[in-house]
Amino acid sequence: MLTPAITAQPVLEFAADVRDGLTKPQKELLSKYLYDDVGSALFEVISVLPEYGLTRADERVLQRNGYDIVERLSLPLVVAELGSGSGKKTRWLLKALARRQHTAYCPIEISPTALAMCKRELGDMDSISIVGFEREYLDGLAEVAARRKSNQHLLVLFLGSTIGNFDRPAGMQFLRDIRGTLLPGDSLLLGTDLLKPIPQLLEAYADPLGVTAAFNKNLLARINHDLGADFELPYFEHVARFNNQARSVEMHLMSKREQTVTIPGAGFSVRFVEGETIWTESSHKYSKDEVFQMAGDSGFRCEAQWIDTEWPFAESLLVAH
Ligand code: AVJ
Repeated sequence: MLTPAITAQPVLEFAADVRDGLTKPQKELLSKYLYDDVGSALFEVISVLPEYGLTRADERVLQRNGYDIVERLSLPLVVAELGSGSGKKTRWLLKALARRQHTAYCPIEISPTALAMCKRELGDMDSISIVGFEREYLDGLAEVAARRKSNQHLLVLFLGSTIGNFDRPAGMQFLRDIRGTLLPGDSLLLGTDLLKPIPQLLEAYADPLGVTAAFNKNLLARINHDLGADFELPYFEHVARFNNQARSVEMHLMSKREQTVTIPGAGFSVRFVEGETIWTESSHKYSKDEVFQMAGDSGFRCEAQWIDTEWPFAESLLVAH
């Protein structure tokens, strides 16, 4: 059963965020806005590109180690997933869990389309009941935590290196916030993409087919569509850069010339000089030891870690203490 829709992204909030972001000295747009229906579909394509190994690595680790992961959990438990995506890789974990117990699986998503997709993907599984929450991550998690029975543990899934979209301090705060909704003995399975050679990372975020470029530029198309703006997409270029200090891959949209864009729905115009960029996303990359450190600093203990060697990516099991 889906909980009644809480108006997910009111257009006024989008307008305010666009205005705030585009009036900063380094113009920026929040990466969560990349995922409208078109953006989510484009990300599904990105995840099968040969240059972008992240999603396949994430799924491979879960497929190969699902039973081993489930072995380490205290049962009975309820599963909450932050950002269900398509639900495809979660199947491997749920499959392993279903052999041990009937499982309530609670995907938490702000996108109703993604929730529907996930229910369609996983709805056929025996011994799994799906209860979707159309909420922001922490609100949804608090609700799942409040509803569990007193004998049930909670397993939170935060896969796909979504944590990488936060900068390091914000990522740490997010882990502490998750920990704050949990009880000792609950756990968090955290997916993190690991550092790898820079050329490989840049190819993954600037693929030769141009799918990632389309994914990035779609944010401008969305502003045109939702806020009546007049961004001319051909005058912007997709750029991926490695930020050495932050250890992140950044996506930007670079203005190819001097231009002014009007955004009526947000009540302002914005000028670009040639070569100026809008920063749209950062994907932070980690070392495997760093994840142990992050766990320790946020009230967890990293109990085990599984790593894909083909595309270095870690799945870490963090237990709340
Ligand atoms: C879905 C957030 C993990 O940061 O790698 C893919 C999004 N951006 N290509 C990532 C993304 C550009 C992706 N995450």
